[in-house]
Amino acid sequence: MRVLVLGGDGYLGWPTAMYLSQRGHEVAVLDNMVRRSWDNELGAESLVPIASLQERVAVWREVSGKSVAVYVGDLCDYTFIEPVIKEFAPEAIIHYGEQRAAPYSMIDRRHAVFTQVNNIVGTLNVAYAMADHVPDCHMVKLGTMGEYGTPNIDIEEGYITITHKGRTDTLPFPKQPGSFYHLSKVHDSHNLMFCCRIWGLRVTDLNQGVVYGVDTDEIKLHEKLRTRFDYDSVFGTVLNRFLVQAVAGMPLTVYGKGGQTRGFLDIRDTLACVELAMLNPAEKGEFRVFNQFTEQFSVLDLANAVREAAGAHGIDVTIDNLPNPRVEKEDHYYNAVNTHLLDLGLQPHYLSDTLLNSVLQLVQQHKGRIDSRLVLPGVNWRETGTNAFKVSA
Ligand code: NAD
Ligand code: USQ
Repeated sequence: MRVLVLGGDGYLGWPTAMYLSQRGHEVAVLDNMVRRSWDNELGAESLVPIASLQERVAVWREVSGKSVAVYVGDLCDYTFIEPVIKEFAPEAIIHYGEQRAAPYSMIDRRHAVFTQVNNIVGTLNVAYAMADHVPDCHMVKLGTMGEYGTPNIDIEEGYITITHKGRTDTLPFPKQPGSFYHLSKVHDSHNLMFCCRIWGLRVTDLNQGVVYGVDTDEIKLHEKLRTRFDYDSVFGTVLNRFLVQAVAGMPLTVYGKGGQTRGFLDIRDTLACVELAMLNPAEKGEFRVFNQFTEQFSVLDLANAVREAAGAHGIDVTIDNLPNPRVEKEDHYYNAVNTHLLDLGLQPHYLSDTLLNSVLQLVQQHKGRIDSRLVLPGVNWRETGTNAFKVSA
């Protein structure tokens, strides 16, 4: 298929582009490199050095013999995105191109507004360009499990059938997101559902859990093909952070009680899920939702798993229960359904000692690049405009 990967320079976008290219699809990537500028803003950097997008594409051509086209520009600029969609005429669009960090969206008013404008306007622009130029194209949109929050009932895949005062309907599952970032995904979902209804677009919303892992078959072909690995308190996700803290000899930063439970998946499963969705497209006019995760863990489960894995490397790890900088339930029911992707044939890679060991080894290899000032949380959900981001000293 002809596939356009939006956000193709990012943690997931770049490995997806290589994976689909390797499997014979004609791939183009689009990105405005803004993720790299947020690193500059925060004084942070991927732990693993990453090549420029142009260099990645050149090395990929050398090692695989396959070309990937590159479009550099902003999804929020319609004068840029419209001609790209017209020229490349994708059959599928994989949409990763958003600001994805909850803490970044909670820094202050400016960052909240930026996140929502960037994500919602960018996505609306893509929907308009699809409707005008490639109405049969299928958008595979990355959403988040965090759209649902942590309700005290099972989380269904996008919709729930409700009987109310004797009448029954199937309605969007209630959303209780936990940050302005997660809210931007909810707004995207509503907009896209509406576009499917009025214009007959096809969209699959992949409500994805937290992704971990650094290696895919394609990344392993060359050091210059590596994807980013974030561990700072704004962009680093919890497992990455714990692994880096372990290697740095710092206590693991469990926020609050650590009973917060989320869905997780291996990066290799993200790529497989995206391809499964792409090869089995939504119907015309259908807004389809898949919950994309393979296992559920609490934050404390992960801290204990990292403590054990690090122990096997002779590293003694302590766990620190920090006051929670976020507003979230720390002790709650969590049971989400995730059968749609399994029914399509997903074969999950579960979190294992082998995986933790291989990431620990990679972190140890780059230990000298760890900046311990980036580890402690500096963004507090309870504060509003005055909490300009402070790097903890
Ligand atoms: P990332 O920040 O590494 O990559 C996103 C890419 O999109 C970046 O390269 C950035 O430069 C680009 N981008 C952002 N705004 C853009 C714009 N306006 N125009 C053009 N390019 C733009 O993020 P990621 O971890 O690869 O996540 C990709 C997607 O998957 C995001 O939408 C995220 O919300 C979703 N997701 C990620 C995770 C995870 O654990 N990483 C989990 C669930 C969902
Ligand atoms: N947490 C800690 N200590 C830390 C970091 C995080 O206890 O040092 C806790 C958080 O409070 C939260 C949980 O770990 O309860 C997960 O936090 P996270 O930063 O790993 O993930 P989150 O903010 O939810 O965001 C990430 C991605 C986002 C994606 C989301 C999927 O950055 O793009 O949408 O995971 S989900 O969690 O399903 O919403």
